Amino acid sequence: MKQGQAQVIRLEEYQVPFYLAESLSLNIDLADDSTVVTSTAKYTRHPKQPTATTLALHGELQELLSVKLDGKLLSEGEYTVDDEFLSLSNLPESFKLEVSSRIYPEKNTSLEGLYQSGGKYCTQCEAEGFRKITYFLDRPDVMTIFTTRITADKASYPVLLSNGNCVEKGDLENGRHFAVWHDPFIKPAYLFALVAGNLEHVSDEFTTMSGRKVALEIYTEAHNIPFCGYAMESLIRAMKWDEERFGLEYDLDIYMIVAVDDFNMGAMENKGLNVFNSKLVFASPETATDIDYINIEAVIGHEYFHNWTGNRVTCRDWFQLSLKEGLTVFRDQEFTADLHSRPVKRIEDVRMLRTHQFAEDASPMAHPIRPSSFIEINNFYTVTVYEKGAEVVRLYNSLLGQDGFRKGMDLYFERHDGQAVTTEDFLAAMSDANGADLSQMEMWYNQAGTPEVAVTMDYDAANKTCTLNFAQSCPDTPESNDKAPFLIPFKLALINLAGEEIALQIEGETADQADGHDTERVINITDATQSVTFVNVAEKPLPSLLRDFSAPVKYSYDYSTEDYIFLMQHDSDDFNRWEASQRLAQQLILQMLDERECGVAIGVSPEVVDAYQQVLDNADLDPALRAEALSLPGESDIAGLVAKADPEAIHEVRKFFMTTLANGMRLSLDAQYDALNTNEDYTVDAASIGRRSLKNTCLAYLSLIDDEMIHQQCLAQFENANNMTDRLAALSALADTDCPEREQALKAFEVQFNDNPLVMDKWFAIQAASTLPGTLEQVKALQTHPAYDANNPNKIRSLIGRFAMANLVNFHAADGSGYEFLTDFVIDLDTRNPQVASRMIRPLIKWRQIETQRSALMKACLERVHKTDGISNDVFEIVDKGLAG
Ligand code: B3K
Ligand code: ZN
Repeated sequence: MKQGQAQVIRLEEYQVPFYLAESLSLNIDLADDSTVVTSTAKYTRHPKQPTATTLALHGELQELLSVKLDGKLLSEGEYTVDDEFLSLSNLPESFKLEVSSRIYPEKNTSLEGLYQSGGKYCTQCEAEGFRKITYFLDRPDVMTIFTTRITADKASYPVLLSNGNCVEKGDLENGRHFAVWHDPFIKPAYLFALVAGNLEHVSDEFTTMSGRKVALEIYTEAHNIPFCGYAMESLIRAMKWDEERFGLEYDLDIYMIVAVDDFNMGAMENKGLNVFNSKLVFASPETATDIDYINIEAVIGHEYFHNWTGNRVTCRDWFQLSLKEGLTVFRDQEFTADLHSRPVKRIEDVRMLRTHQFAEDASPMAHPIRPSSFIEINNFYTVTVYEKGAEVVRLYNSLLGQDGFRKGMDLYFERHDGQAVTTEDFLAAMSDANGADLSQMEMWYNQAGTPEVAVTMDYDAANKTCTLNFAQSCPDTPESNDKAPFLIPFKLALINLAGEEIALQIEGETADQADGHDTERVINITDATQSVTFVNVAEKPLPSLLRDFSAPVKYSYDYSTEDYIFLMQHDSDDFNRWEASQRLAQQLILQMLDERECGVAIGVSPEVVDAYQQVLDNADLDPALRAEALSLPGESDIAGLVAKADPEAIHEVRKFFMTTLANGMRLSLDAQYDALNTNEDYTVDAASIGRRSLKNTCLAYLSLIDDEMIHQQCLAQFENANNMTDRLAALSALADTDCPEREQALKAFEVQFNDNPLVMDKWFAIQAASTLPGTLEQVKALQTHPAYDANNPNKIRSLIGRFAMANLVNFHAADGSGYEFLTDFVIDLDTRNPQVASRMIRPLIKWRQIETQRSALMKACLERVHKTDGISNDVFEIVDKGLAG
């Protein structure tokens, strides 16, 4: 775009539309070099806009062919059309409008609107892609009944799908055919979908709790049909879970999923016709890892759950995105937790939030879960809106309990089914259903930044009281330098010297009142500073704080190394035992970074090695949790904790720490590895996933030891694995080791999986993440590999994204070569796919957090992008924010 043209959209400027659409009938005539779309809508003036007589329909990248108002063809002077709108004036209270235009899906590389992927047509309309298909009110508060007629060549596109139920189909002249789909539920345009192609499908059936039968179909090309079984099972589990946990039943007679290879994100919840990135559908033990299996189930669940939280009740405007996304992520997190291991799921979600969302909150892109302005809404499908949004929904669940939360959900649907609403409506339903004053929850919606809670403890031995003092604050973020206190439910326990939890009685409470609260309590922090005093505390305890990560905040407490070691062994809360292992590593790595900078020799004490070894050897602890405890904070997590981070120093120190642990724990690592390396049959259940996870964590540690025997051990696992999880874990260990086995394994993998694009994504990703020198050259070379595709988002994310986002040491090469490479890449990609380009540029906006020399090089790259002619709104917004302030 030309600079200065980007238009800022603001929440405070929201206005109800002038007209509403009662129905929309689409006629989409697909042809390889010109697709013609005719849409006929009945518009009626919005009751809140009684004087309106004008209508501006959204529309982009279309060749307008004709406009008919109540059957009369309009001449060019009777409407205006520009790059964004078709505008009409002097309109009556209600009228019928027929608009016809031509579009070119085969040339659409943005993967938004109607486009082709692998020879089939598909759509992506959220957030504002429908306007690339036809002229309409492309905004979520305009909900209507869609009827869609698709016409196409029958031999090339035998399957024609859209939302709702197929009500008619038949053959036409010239080898063409048609299908008509009718969706009986009103929906906004962003939930529209169309798919046409030569597809096969797997089918199943689900009987809902009220006894209705629903046909389930997953579509893909014939050769991928054998990989769809797990996705189908996942869908059935999701449908059942939503009935049991939330009383929510599916509403149409058919639910379809289509897998496509070229997709900008994970999946899309179009009504009755989900479109999925094929990586979140296809699975077999030989081609998918445990993480893939868990993700497939979670995303199938997520899109299914949107049918109520998103589709039946949708967003009034795009500022409300977290209303559907935060809530639906919370629902999918609970789905996974109920089906697998709850503590493991919680740990993984928190890890992800801290690594990515806390980093976003500390960057120039920091925004509240309900942003107040944007240039390009696609830029706000973020970890903040999604994952922090889910944490905020989880707060209601903690404050009101699971039953209270359910009452709130029931009221939300009772009030708002079929409506487009706001986060305030959600808050009101939660509070009204429970008679609770939740007004302070509002701060979570309109303030960005990660709140920080400083905790101190005063123990009074004479009076046997223990007081915890909390002081909350929140760093400045672009939207505000003056934050009001948040409502922070802070779950805690006190642990005595014997490692037991102490009964918690708050001063002033009777023993009876305290009884019900047992040894773990939630203190609702509402003020900037606040204290709570517990009585009858016989000895000075050690606090176990923010259990289960009860709020999305950071906290500080003056724990010593010994305290952490004690908590690693004695905290009865699975989550906080893991937390102690992470905080200990973090504290020691930060200390060593300081020591290194002062030229002091660094080292790790035997007590620390022993603490991790005890976790490793603890047979009473779930192997999955042992693996989590041994998976230490990553380099970018550490970088987020220091001012002016030096990526090279962080890489060295963290590696030193882990290598010291590996050498110190070697006997146990070997013993655990051997005990777990049984080549058991592959199954996807929490217990076997946990065993593989611990085994592969052991292998990852062992591979840090420079020993030819271990290279051979990795190669043996690589060659003998009966599943992708083990094979990839071995390959990943080798990819970071300079040894002949590395090349041997990479080559063998390439030969074996060359014809499987999803597996080749893993091969690209592993090489892009290698911390060995020369990785940038390798990434450049891989861009010419026959399996690489410069237009496929999965390939881009695997190769370029992984290099820029998960390879701190190589991306941040001191000469700036990583930055220059990414900059060139993004400028080029932006001409074809702005949405993905604007994701790829984000590592550079963290320039202020990096040491001075590199920081200047990063900033110069951002300036180069900023100056580039014709850069998209998407990239412009990120770069502009990245440079501002
Ligand atoms: N709602 C979609 C995301 C759409 C992204 C548009 N840029 C998938 C999901 O969250 O379920
Ligand atoms: Zn979603």
